[in-house]
Amino acid sequence: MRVSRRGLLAGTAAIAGLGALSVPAAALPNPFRWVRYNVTSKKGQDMLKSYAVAVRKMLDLPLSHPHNWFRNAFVHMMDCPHGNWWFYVWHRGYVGYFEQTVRKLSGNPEFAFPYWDWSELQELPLSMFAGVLTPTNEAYAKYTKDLPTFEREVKPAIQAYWNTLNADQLAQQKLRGYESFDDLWKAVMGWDPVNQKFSIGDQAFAITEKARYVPIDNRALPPKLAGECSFNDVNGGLAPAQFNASSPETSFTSIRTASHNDAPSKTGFFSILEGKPHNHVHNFIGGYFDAPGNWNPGPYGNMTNNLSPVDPIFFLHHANMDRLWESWSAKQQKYGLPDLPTGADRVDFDKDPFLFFVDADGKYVLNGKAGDYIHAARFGYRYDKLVPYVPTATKVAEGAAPLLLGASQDGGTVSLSAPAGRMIATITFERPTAMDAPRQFDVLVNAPADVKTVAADSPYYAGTVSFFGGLAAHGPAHAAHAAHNGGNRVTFVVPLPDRLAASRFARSPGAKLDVRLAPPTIQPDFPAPKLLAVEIHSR
Ligand SMILES: [Cu+2]
Repeated sequence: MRVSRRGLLAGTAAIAGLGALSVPAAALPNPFRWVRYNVTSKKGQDMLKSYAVAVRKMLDLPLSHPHNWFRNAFVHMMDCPHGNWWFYVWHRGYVGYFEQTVRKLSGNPEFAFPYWDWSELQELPLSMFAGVLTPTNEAYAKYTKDLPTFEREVKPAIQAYWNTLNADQLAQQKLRGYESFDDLWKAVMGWDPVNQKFSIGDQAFAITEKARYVPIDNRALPPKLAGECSFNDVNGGLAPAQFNASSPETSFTSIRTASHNDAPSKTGFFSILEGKPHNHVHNFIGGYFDAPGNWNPGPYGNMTNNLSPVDPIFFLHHANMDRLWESWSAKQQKYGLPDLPTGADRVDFDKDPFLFFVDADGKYVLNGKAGDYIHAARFGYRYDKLVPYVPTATKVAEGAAPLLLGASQDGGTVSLSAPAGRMIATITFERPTAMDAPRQFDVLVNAPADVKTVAADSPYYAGTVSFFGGLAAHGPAHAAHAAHNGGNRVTFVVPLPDRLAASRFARSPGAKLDVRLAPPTIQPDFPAPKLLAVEIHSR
C-alpha cells in the first residue's frame, strides 16, 4: 500500500511540475503504467529476454544510428556526472529514455528495466551471462575485437557525431575538459592529464574478451564489497536528511557543483551510496577489486570507466541506484522532509542542461534540463518494491542534525566527547595522482601500527571508499586541477560498523578513535594517503 501511495504522490507532483513547463497533463504517461521488477523475479527474468532482443538490434544498427549500442554508450562517456548532486537525476534520464528505446526495439510494450538488488542477490545475476547480455559475447567483436578494430569502426562515427554538436552542446563538452574531438578520444584511450601520458588502467576501450572481468563461475561479490552492499550499509546511505548539504554526512547526494559536467574546484565529497556501493560495484565488474586475480594495473573491463554502459549490466545496476533514490524520497516523505532541493537551490538544480539523451525515436533531446527528470513519473514507471528505511535511535533520518562527537583537523586520533552509539566517520584526504594508485582504500579504526592491510573479517576493518575510474574519469579538468595542486582533496562518509558502537571503548566518554586508510590487499605496498581531517558524528 505504501509503495502505491508513494507512486501516486510522485505522479501527481510530477504532473504539476511538468504542467508549469506547459506539457499538457494528458500527454504524460500514467505513473503506474510500467513496473520495474527485481531481476530475480519471474517477471524480471522475462524482461531480460526483451532486453536481449533490443541489445542485439542495437549491436546490428549502423554506427551512424544514434541507437547503435556503442553510440548509446557514448552518451554516458560524453555527459555523465559522477561525484556531484546531479548523479541520480542524470542517470534517471539516461536509463529512462533507454528503457523506452528497449520497449520499442524489443516489441514488448510492457518492458521496464529489471533492477539488480545487490543487497539481496550478492552475486552477478546468472542470466546476465547469457548471449548478448554480456559484452564478452562475440556479437561485440565487430566493434571491440582489438583496438585497431575499435578505432576503425567506432571512431569515425563519433567524430561525425561530434561535428553535428551545437554551440550549447560544445559548451558542455568544454566544461568537461573536451575542447575538441581529439580531447574526447584521448580520454577514451586513457589519456592521463596529470602524468601527460596514456594510462592503460584509464582506457575506456576494452577488448571483447576482457570487457567484463567477473566470470560466470565466480560471480559472487567479494567479502568487502558484499559488506558495502549489505542492507545495513545501504540503510546508512538512506539516512541523510537533506537532498544536498554542505556537510557531507547530512547530504543524500554528492557535492554541489556549478554544472553536472564540472569537476569540484577545490574539494569534493562523495555521498555514502555513490562513494561506496555504487563505485565499488562498477570497479568489481570491470576488474578492480580487492581479491586475488584482478587485473591491476589494467586494462580493465568497461564497468570501471565512462564507457560502462557497453556492459548491459550497467542498466540493472543503475535501475537499482534509481530505486535507492526512490526509497530515500519515500523516507523523506514519510518523515515530512523535502525530497528535493528547495527554493533557490531547486532553481539552480533544475536548470542545468542535459543535452545528449536520445529518445525512443532515435532523436537527440536537445532542450532537456535536470528538472525534467526529478520524478520517475516522467517515464511512467514505479518499482515493485522499495527499500524500507529502518530508523536508528538518534533520529538523524527524521531531520535531527548528526551530533558531532569529535574531530581532528590533522587526521590524528579523535577523542569522543560523549558516549557514542552508532557512528559515522567523515574522512578527508588527497587522492593520489600516481598512474598505478589504488582505486579503493580500506578504512581502519584503532588498528595497531603494524597492520598494513586488512581482510573483510579484520576487527579493524570499517569499510572501503572507492573511486569510479581513474583520475581522468572525473574529467580532464579535475585531473588537471590535481596536477597543479598535487592531488584532489576528497571527502568520503563512512558509517562505522555496529560492532564498534557495541564495543566498550565507544561507550565511555573520552574514548579515542584512531581512523586511518590502508591500501587494498592487492596493492599492499602502495602508501595509503594520510587523512587530513576526520569527523565523527552519531548516526
Ligand atoms: Cu554508475
